[in-house]
Amino acid sequence: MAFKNIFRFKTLSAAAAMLLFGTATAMAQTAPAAPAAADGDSAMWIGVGYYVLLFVLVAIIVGIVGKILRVYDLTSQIQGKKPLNWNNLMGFLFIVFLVVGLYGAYWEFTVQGTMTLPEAASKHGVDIDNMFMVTFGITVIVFVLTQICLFGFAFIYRGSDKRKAYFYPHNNTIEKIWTVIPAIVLTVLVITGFFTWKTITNSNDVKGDMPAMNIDITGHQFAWEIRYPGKDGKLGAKDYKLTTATNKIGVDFKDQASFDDLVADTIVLPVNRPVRLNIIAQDVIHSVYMPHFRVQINAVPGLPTYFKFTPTITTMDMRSRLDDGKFEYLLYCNKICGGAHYNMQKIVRVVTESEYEAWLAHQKPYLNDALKKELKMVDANQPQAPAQNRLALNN
Ligand SMILES: [Cu+2]
Repeated sequence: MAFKNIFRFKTLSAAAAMLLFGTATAMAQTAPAAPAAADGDSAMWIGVGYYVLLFVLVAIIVGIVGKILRVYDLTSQIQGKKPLNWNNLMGFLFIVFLVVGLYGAYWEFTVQGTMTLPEAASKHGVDIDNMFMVTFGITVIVFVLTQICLFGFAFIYRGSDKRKAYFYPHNNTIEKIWTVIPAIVLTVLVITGFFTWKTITNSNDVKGDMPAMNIDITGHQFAWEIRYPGKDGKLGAKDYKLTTATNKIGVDFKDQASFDDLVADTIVLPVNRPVRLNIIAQDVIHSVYMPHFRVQINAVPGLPTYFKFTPTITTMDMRSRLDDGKFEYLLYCNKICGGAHYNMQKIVRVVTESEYEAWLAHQKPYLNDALKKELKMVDANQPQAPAQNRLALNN
């Protein structure tokens, strides 16, 4: 029976270790090609296998040191010397673990912490960052205090012949304190989060603010199609059934507002003006992700979504703040949506109002010649007057 148990335990642990190792190796990022090695980046990408082996090596060394201490202890006892005080050793190791662990956490904050995003470039982004920092501050304080208590108590109350353990099974006051305080803190955090999210997802235009400008974003494997409203400021209706190779997003030209709509390759936004992105997907679920603006929302086939936000820092401004002349805001797809998912990236440029107007004036109409031809909106006699022929459009 005992043998059976040992066998089961060893097999299970071996299986767990192999699973962990296998997953870690499979999920690991592959090393970039040679050029990156030159600037020292390659060190970052050492395989997970290396770290697993390092861990196994450290575990073996600890095991060997333990055995040596045990042998030392036994020989001291045979020679009639004072035996090793294992309780003191364990207590000391707890303190070492505490110091090393807390230093590790500090190292994570200072080294990995510098890799976080630059300051939020949108109005609501500042609120999200504040909320994040408050939550982070509270959890860090709790983390440090509980770790000090955990390992400190293990050290202070380590086993000793000089004292007897005090039996202390229950204390209602302590129970109340550590139930009520976290409950209050969590309630405040959740409610603040709820109200912040409510203001972010509020689709109504805020009184006193400029009305939001609308931009259409359609995701498909593997690109984003961008549509801007024309002079009327209105985006024309869409109907997915009208989608063709030329009418890529199925704009409905029975709607007059569609006629002056524009297509764009880059998303250009005027600074300090609210913008509402109207989002949809044509095939699988994609996701509109603009980390610098703290914007993310899924693009779902058949279910229009939107995100309203106000960019507050122009691209040029951010370049000088980051001292990076090549900086660009980006829109990424944030759902692994297929083989060329990585391709779903667009540059987002935040500019001044006048730069925006100048850029918009150069954008091409969605209703291009090929589409006019397809929709039979042009005939030889009346190249300028498509309106009369539009009845033939959707047959
Ligand atoms: Cu995608």
